[in-house]
Amino acid sequence: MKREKFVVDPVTEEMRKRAKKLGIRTVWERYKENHARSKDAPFQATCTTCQQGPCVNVKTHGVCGMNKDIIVSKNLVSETTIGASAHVGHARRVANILRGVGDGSITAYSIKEKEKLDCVYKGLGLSGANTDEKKATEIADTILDDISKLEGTPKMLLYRALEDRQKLWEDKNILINGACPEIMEAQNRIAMGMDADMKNLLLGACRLGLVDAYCGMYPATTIQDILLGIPNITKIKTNLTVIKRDEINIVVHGHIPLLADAIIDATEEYNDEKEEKENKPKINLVGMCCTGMEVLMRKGVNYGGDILQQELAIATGAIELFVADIQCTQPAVVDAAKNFHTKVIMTDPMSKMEGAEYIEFDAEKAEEIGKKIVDMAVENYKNRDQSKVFIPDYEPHEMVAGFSTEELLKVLDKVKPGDPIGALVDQIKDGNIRGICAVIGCVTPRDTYGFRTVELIRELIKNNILVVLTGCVATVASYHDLLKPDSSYPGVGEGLKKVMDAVAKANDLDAVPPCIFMGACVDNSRIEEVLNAVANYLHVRIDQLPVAGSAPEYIAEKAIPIGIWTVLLGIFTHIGDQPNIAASERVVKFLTDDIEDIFGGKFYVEADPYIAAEKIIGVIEEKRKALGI
Ligand code: BF8
Repeated sequence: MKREKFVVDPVTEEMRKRAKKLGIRTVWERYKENHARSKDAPFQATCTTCQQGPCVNVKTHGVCGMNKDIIVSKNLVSETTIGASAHVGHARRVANILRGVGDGSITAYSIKEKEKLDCVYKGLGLSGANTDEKKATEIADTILDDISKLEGTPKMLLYRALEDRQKLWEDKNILINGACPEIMEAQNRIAMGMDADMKNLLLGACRLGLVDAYCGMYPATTIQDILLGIPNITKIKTNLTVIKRDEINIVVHGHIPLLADAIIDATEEYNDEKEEKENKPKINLVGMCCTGMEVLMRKGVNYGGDILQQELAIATGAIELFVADIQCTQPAVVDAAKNFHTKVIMTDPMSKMEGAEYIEFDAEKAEEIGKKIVDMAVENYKNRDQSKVFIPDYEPHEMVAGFSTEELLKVLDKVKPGDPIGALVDQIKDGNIRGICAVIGCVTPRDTYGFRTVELIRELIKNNILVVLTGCVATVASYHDLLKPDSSYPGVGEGLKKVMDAVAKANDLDAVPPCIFMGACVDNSRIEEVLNAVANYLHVRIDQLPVAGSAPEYIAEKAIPIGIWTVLLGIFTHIGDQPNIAASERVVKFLTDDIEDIFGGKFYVEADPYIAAEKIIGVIEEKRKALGI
């Protein structure tokens, strides 16, 4: 019943109708087509490893004699490897840029956060450098060494993970070496005739969760903060309606905000010049996916939409350039762009796209490339056919963002000066906040747009659970005003409402939003920072805290190592869809049950947001009871 009453974002609905009319096939149409043809495909045990097969929909054993539990486990290791590689690839790219800033070969970026630089330098166990540049170089080298070294635990893991966790991971023999050998050995163990032990394979996948977090997400967030600034509270607008009919629109998309930063600078320069030449239209930057989240957090750029809305942005007919760096770009954008003057620009050598133009991002020439992109957009605006432009007539939504760990602590410090973590812990102990749930990850075409995420969040905040968000889930949350500061706090439980009132008052704000948006997917590292601080404050382990994680609509491979990492932290982790493991009851049981005895956390799979919310609330209440609060 509640599902039927769910109001889907009308802007997305209108744009889907419009795309259909124009013959632009969107992700939802392709989902229906493909899923209808292979309804059970995601749940089969299929092995394509060797030429004796392929062994499709294996009932008991493949040609080589491998049972389906092993096939499913191997496939999971493979997907996890891809996810972890994506985040490590991101970290490697930004570490190389930090290195260039340190040695002076890159001048388009500089060290924006000296305090964080010092703190990370010390935290990584480094000493002796007497200039910021030398510190930057040594931090970059350490992170690159964490990625490449054959032996030895990554320094970022030693710095960031709590000691008791490190000890546990060591005891269970999953403490990692550098990311590259880990990824290589993960591929090695799934080669034909190699690992045929389900538990051993799944613990192998666990190693990749640590690779993802400490050689991928943490370094990415840390370096981006140092080079681009630590986010502060900011208010922006969201949804496709931030695209402007009378302006030149450039979409910045992907995950690494460094190219986008150069485009922002070039845009500002162009718009300043424009003030003097009235007849020139302004440039409007529109963020999408995680690059969009990075630039909204740090630069207040309005946010156009998530992974599912890419073709819809182009279908407005008002996008001059769609510029993407890495990850989560649906190749379908090229087909959508053919209907208009829109140019799709890819910028990374590992992420080219047939039908798109290619301008390689080179950080040493960032300024020049930023200007070139702006010039291209201005030039392409001349080709726009205004009669083909359609932007639904709705106001964009308001979103408060910018909650880095540092900013969150500043906000809490105003509530309890000198003891910001205490300010949060007091509310948890008093029961105004029953617990914390991190709702993270993507949005899916497998269900009504935004339904699972929005309804899950609504249930949680109604029950006084503090919700923190990263990733595309925040998009749909914002379309339902869950990131809007509204002093009447509709739908928020009494206890949480009291806390929000107090936080707003202490910070001289009219209101704070019901959920806390902490950034892009790599910024999940910020969430662990906060949880570690709370665990330390209470002198308990992180797995004892009344917290949970949820990725109600995950779709990307990257979400798999992230989910594994949260389980390794000891956190109850809800996901909305079964990954490709349902063909093996033993694998499902291991990940949703047995693993809890090893690490304290486990997966829980449930598509229905109401059932999932009830379960999460139950787990949080159990943890409270066990802690005696
Ligand atoms: O890393 S939430 S669809 S944009 S994978 Fe991709 Fe998922 Fe969006 Fe960013 Ni994260």
